[in-house]
Amino acid sequence: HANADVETDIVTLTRFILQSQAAAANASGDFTLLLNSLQFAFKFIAHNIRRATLVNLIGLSGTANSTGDDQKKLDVIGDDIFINAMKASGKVKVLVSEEQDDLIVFNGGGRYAVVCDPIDGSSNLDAGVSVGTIFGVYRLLDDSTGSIRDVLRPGKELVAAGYTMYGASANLVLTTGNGVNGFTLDDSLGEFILTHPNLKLPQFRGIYSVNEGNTMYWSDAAKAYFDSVKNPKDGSKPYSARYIGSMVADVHRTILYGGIFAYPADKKSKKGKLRLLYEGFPMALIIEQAGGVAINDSGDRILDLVPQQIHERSGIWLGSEGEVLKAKSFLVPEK
Ligand code: AHM
Ligand code: MG
Repeated sequence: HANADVETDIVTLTRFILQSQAAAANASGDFTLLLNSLQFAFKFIAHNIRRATLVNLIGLSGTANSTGDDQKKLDVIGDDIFINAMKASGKVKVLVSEEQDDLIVFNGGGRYAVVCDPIDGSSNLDAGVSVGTIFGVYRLLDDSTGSIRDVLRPGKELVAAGYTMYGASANLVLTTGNGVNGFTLDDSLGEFILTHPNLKLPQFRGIYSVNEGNTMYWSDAAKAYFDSVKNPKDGSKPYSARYIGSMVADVHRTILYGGIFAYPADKKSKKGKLRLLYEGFPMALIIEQAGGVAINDSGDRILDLVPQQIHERSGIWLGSEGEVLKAKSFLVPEK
């Protein structure tokens, strides 16, 4: 039995989408094609991140490329790859990218608007720490021919959202509004394989994830909450601290292990640091779909917020339901 432990019936992302779309009423196949272009972008970005790390290392060793030729920054490469893939899909009319000041409206294009941060956490790249692509998908408004109105909408109107984390392997975590599924890129097959079906966060876990270097800027409520998890008064164990500084990696760990991740607004970053439209919304949708909670500093549900600008920022607290509700009891004791 040479093949005894070879799984011969694996579920690829394409198969998964085809099956779930076949089950959906009035599916035209456009979403399947859009997803196909998205997964191509993720593979292409993953490939370039791997390559860039190697090119960098070879450069550092002094044997090649030590002349200081300007390497195109990976941020820019990621952005170009993403824009080209979305344009070529023919299904995207409006695109918002963290790397572009204005939204892009494609000639032609289909009935979708895509919001994205092509390479989030890029300050971590040179240290080989995981970074990721975050994305969300809206269907255009019924009367729209593609405008900013298609994206200045509450996050709860997203029809799909996800991220791909470029780590030891590329991990795609996706929701189309019906739970959350995780896929791992098999490099030799070039396919994302369903490896984490129906992801659910634990309701409680003693892990907090925040840039504690900002403590002096925090509100008294934020200070009191984090103090309470480090110095519990009821005899329970203090929480563990885990902060990578790469949102995709911190959220990924939070989904798998539970706990709380926060980037509060503070006295220095008065509206917070993270972007609502293409960081907060997609992550909030995934977290909720996995059974967790995502709120801002006022205790409002992230997915109910309506951005006034495409690059708007928001404080964010997300993770296990029990942990986020505990933080909320400090942030807004009256709610
Ligand atoms: P970026 O979009 O410029 O990469 O910044 C976003 C990143 C997130 O991935 C991460 O959660 C956060 O910035 C970390 O910020 P800080 O270094 O202030 O802790
Ligand atoms: Mg970012």
